[in-house]
Amino acid sequence: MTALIIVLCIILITIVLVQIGRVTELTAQIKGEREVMRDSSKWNGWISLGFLVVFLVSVFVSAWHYKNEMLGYGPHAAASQHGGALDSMFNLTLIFTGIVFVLTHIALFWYAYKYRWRENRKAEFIAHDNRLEMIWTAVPAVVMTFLVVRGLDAWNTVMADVGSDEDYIEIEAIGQQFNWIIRYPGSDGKLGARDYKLTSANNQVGQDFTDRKNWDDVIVGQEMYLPVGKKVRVRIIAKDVLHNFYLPQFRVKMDAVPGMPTYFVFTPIKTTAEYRNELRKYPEYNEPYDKADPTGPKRWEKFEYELACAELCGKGHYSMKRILRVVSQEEFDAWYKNEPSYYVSQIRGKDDDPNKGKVLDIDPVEVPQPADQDTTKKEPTK
Ligand SMILES: [Cu+2]
Repeated sequence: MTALIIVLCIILITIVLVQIGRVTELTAQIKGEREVMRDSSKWNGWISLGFLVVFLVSVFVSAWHYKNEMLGYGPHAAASQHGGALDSMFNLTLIFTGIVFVLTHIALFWYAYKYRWRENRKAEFIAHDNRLEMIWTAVPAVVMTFLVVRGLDAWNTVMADVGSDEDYIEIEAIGQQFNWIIRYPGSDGKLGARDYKLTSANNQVGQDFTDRKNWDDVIVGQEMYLPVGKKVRVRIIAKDVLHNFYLPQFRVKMDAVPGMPTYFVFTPIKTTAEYRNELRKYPEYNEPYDKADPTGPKRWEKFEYELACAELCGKGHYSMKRILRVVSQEEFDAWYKNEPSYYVSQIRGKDDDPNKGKVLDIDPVEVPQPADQDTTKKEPTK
């Protein structure tokens, strides 16, 4: 239906334009070419000026109106240590390009008005102007150099890897169609070895279970947790096609490329609860979370940090969303302690276990029970 209306509109506009052309031709024949040219040139000049004003005002009004929603200001403050550096790069670029945008549009439409056709006016012929060329070469060169140098500096800071003596937690994000597999290193703090050839239905990550570093590794469910204030290094891997590890509130965004591991290091500085409290200040977050339930919780109360895939990776792309909770170190430890090791809970003793039949030091110690204390033969109590 919408398409039909659009097609009809286009046809109607074309007919109107053709008719206007005919009317102009007829009036030209009646009034004489020069008079018509003077009139239409005058009108075009004024229309250019009017368009300039309406256009610039709408650009500024809409930019201001949608600044939170579409430009990422207001409630979208960075929740990571490096986020501020990237945000200020965006702001600087927006300021410079904004100035150029406004100046070029004023020049474009103002000159269209100023140099409209007039009788007895001849165009000036300028073959060359050294001063003008110097200005329009030097000014963009200086601005570009400034932006590129600042950008490189920010890039080097943001992309710096962790030092060997630093305290950090390393996790692994493996993108596949269509979910993220998130692996934590367990109590030893080290992720176990992987080999893609070991990938199977029960071993989606291709963990090498002969490597004891894998024995305590945890594969987390829909919700992942991170402690606030602690550096996190994420190993980013793709199993099939390009994905992108994207944590918008943390300004973390890195491609997951098949066959080419990438990484991102960041430090969350605001817990989920703190971020919710900040959102509370904004009217758009004080609307009901569920529009059908106006008395229910507000949007800020239900806010969660989100891990998304930012590379269109197929028709299930949208379902790669995961929830990230940033909590205090104590809350994190309490959560982490209860997350079962994938090896122990899913693999140990089964056919896929390369250590089957061997006794490992992680196996539960069996305490022999004296015969008279054997509880298994007791009648169940009613
Ligand atoms: Cu994806």
